[in-house]
Amino acid sequence: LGPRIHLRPPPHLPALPIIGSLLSLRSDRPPHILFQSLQEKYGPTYSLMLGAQRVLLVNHHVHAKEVLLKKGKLFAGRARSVTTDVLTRGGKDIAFGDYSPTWRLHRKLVHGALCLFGEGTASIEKIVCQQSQSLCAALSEAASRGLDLDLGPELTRAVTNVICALCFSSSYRRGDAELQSMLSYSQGIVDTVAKDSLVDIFPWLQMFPNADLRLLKDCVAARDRLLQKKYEEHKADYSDHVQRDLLDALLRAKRSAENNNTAAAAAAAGLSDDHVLMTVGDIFGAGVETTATVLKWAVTYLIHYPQVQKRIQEELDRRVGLDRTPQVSDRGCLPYLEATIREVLRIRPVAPAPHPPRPFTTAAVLNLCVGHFTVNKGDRVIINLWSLHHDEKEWKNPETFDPGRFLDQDGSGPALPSPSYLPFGAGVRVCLGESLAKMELFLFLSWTLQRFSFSVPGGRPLPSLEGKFGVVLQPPKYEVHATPRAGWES
Ligand code: HEM
Ligand code: PLO
Repeated sequence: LGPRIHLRPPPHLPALPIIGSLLSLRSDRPPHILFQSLQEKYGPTYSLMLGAQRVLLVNHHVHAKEVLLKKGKLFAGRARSVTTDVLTRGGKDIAFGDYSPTWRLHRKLVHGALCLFGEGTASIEKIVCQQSQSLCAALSEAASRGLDLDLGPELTRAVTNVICALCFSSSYRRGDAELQSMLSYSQGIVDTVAKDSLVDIFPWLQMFPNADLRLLKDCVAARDRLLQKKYEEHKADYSDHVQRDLLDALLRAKRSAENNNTAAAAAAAGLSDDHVLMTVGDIFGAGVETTATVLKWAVTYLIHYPQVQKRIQEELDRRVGLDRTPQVSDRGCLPYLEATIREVLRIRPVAPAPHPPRPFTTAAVLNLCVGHFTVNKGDRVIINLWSLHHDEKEWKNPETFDPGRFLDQDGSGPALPSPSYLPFGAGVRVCLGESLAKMELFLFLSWTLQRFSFSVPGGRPLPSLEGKFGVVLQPPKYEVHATPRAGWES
């Protein structure tokens, strides 16, 4: 027998009936930073009450891995909330859908379609390179006209087109009206969904007029119209013999379930029209907002740290040169760029405290534990990735942007200096797009930095590094001056 462990409830914030710990959570600081600072008083794992709901906050990597990996299946569920139900028709998607056979089927279908499309192989690479080319052309044009540019819409168009090619075999030109509407509804969704707004804590508040919920519903309606249109187009020219994209793969699974059974049986197996649409909506949303956000953070940090930008460019000049464009097979010989990408994902995790929390689901009568703290059935867990990535015991000066920490001792290869690092989560719910995202980050950054140097236009202040909290942590909007590098002046 091992040493006897005394299980006990975790330290907890004061709580009142109905409002729970809300009074202790009043703060100007965004939730991930507030949750991090509460560790000083309560230790790295503590609980609080959001309304009547008990929530366990995990701020240390050992407990995070116990939840995500060791006890992954017990914490694989998702709590429903008012806003995510609006977005996903009651959890009929992957990211906000509960742990169930339907969730597993859709994860598998998406994974299969991404592999078939050539994740990591030539064809996705070709699509990303085409978009990198188009991004560089837009930057060149602005530079030749002496214009400064908000890179946000350009980067978003590039990643949107990659996902559009994967999901719908289509793409958008600059200024396309459908693309513009997509950018604006998606912003509305990012601003209002799944961020522990009051209406998610106290669902009865939805009875009262609520501007955020109205905006979310309008934006979701606009997204649904667009998804429905793509769905009808695909159904109209669907063929069992060719699989053009992800939507075809989902349609094929649906048809084959219907042929073997009835439409009702297919729907019961999790292949209703709603499920298919919500899965595509998820991949679209997750594929665009996350990657575009990291690219924007990367440019923002490169502007703050020109010496890092210069070192990446020197590495590119040495290893790729001027005669050709970068390709995926260069990844291994550009360790400093790779380290920079890792550092951006550390210092500004896309989802600092992924939402909604994971409910602890088990049929067991006995209470289980995280570390030696008890958790009860129905408790929810939030893994605060921000705390993991800014833990001073693991990362020296965590707010300093230093890609060097991700290089091995002689600087010739990438390294993982601490286990307190989970930008894509871990375990059964790990990000489905991790390798696609890494490929995009590498290609978009290597292509643009080979040709341009980024800075703020003369006399303007540096952009803020604070970030706006939402379902993703958003960088500020600002204009960039892109200077063509020697040899790339058009
Ligand atoms: C989930 C990060 C790009 C699809 C997640 C999670 C994180 C994450 C932290 C939550 C894991 C959890 O709940 O524990 C990122 C980052 C990205 C990125 C940092 C870019 C750099 C993508 C892309 C796709 C994607 C390109 C599309 C193919 C998903 C999906 C889920 C997910 C579908 C939900 C998985 C599930 O709940 O089973 N991602 N992601 N992500 N991501 Fe990503
Ligand atoms: C982004 C806005 C889109 O319009 C809808 C959407 C769908 C999936 C969400 C994504 C949004 C935000 C980032 C999420 C993703 C699923 C997984 C990913 C939450 C809301 C992460 C980082 O967990």
